Amino acid sequence: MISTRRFPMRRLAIGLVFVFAAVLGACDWRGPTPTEQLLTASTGPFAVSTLAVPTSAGFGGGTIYYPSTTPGPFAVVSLSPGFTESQSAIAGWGPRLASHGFVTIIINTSNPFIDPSQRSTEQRQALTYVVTQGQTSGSPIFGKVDGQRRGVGGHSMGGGASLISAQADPTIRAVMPMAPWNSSASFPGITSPTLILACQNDGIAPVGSHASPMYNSIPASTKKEYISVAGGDHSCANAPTGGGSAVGKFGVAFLKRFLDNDGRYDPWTCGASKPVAGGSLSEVRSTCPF
Ligand code: 9J3
Repeated sequence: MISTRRFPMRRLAIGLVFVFAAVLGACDWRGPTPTEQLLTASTGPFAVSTLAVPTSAGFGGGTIYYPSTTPGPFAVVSLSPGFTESQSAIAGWGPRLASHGFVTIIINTSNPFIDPSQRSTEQRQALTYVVTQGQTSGSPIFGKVDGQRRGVGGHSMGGGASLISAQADPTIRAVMPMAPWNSSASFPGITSPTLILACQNDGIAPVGSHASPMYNSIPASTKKEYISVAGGDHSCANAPTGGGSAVGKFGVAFLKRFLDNDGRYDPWTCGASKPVAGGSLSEVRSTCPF
């Protein structure tokens, strides 16, 4: 009779493990309560290390920036540079995002002239590479990557690539194009939350034919935002310090909100935190409240 008792107890124990795992897993928040100061500081709260990715990875290699001493797992973000650019063009985003709790890969493309569609393919290969590294014992990022929480972004053709990635893979949870460029500005299939960082005076990817119609083409049912840096040129969002630090502040907040499900960042996504008149932004659009 002991054995018939043991099985219900075991089922109860297993059930409790699942309940605890679900409760713990439900909270992906990382880091202290956000403040304006935390979001505009040159670095976030976590120490960062880097890991060089060889070209043999399949795309053009690049660099993984990751929180080194804080327990994960963390969401993963894959960023692509633009036409003719290498990872260095947007390298400032690596330490900024990682120090706020994102394992971030900034890629080199297999060659600097590939189109946004190919950039999207390589950016998604890089996401898979990072997730796999996170599952590989011996990797410096072993156990640090939550492959369910993946985001993409990039500059110019890399921004176009991130929109293509989101349209192709709706399991991508957040999209952050910077001065995006693509031959088509139509993305009616995007359902993932998207923050477009636009540059008002962009002469290479003019907002009137790229960022603006791209934003408008995303369904109104999608959580989306558009911020435009007043007077900004094509590289206004290449670093988080762009737009008087507005792009870093709102970029980090958007990724925290949608990759970490962190509602503490609501004041910087849908709050009254984006003054246009007299500020560094020329325009704000959104489908708030989210
Ligand atoms: O990635 C970019 O900077 C796109 C700019 C561009 O001029 O594309 C034209 C082919």
